[in-house]
Amino acid sequence: MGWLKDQIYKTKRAVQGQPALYKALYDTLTVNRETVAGPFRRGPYPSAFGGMWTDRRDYQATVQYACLDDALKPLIEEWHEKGFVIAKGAVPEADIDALLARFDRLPEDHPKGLKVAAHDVEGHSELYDPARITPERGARIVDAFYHMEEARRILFNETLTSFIKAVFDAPPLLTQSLSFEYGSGQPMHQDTNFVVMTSPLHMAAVWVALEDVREGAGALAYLPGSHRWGDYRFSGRFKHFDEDRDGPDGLDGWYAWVKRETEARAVKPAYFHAKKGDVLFWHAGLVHGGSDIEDKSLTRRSLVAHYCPAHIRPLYHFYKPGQRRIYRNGDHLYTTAYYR
Ligand SMILES: O=C(O)CCC(=O)C(=O)O
Repeated sequence: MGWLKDQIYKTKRAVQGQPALYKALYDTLTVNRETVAGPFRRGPYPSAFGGMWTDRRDYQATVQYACLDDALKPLIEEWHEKGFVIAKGAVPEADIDALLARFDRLPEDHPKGLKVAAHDVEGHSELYDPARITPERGARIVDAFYHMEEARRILFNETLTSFIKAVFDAPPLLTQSLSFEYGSGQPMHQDTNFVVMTSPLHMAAVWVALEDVREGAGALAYLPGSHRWGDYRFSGRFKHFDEDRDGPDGLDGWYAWVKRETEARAVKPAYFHAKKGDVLFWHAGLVHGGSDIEDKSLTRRSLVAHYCPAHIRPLYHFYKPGQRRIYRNGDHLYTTAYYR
């Protein structure tokens, strides 16, 4: 398989300098029923990349809306309008304590090959080293759900999966989770910039508070309604960022776009001052990030995860063929770019 991987990366590098060719290949490789249908149903969506049924301006006239439980209707309305929904106390304390106990044991007893991402290893990961989990590095364990039943129990919790399933109108596929010990300090972004799916807006994320978020710990910040602002296109074409393709300053245009939109719409950031067990669901297009960590002695333990509908795929399934496997946990599905 090594030669195939080398060949794929060589081809990727060769086309990265040619955005038109990149786009043609990307469209061909990621073709699916959403991308084929997209251009024909662009009208009702704020994005030219289409989206989920909840993104349609006429979503209340759809079969999916008509079939919703009455209790879910106001939540879906909020999701459509604001791009996020908060479920207070959605995760039982005992499930959180079980995961925290597992995290607490990691320095002495961690799965072989457990990986961590951080600001200074952006785009890559490194092997877990407890001494390197610091607030300055924004260090986060990736895909804990692969190794830890305790993480799967939370991320496949009924409240979480039933809401995401309703939003997708399809079974969710869990991919990419991040476990934070401290605030992320991550600049504002849309997940579509970095978490790439074959249909970019078919994605939702959850933010689970593993403890109360204290003042100064760097709460999650977000711009309500920003998922409906339409598109910023990297290199004039793409919904996602690729540094090799878009250049090291490739995000500058995106920051300028967000600044313009925020000012023109007079949107103020909101902060998730969560209590342990609270969950915030966010839309792929919601602009969000970690607010400044004013007190670096404070932990801000949290678990973030991204899901796509089961008929969509993370893009890494195409350029990391060894990572295409889909695992089952009872009725639930997950996949990982990091382990096998
Ligand atoms: O938890 C945070 O501070 C931000 C997390 C985030 O932006 C993400 O995982 O996409």
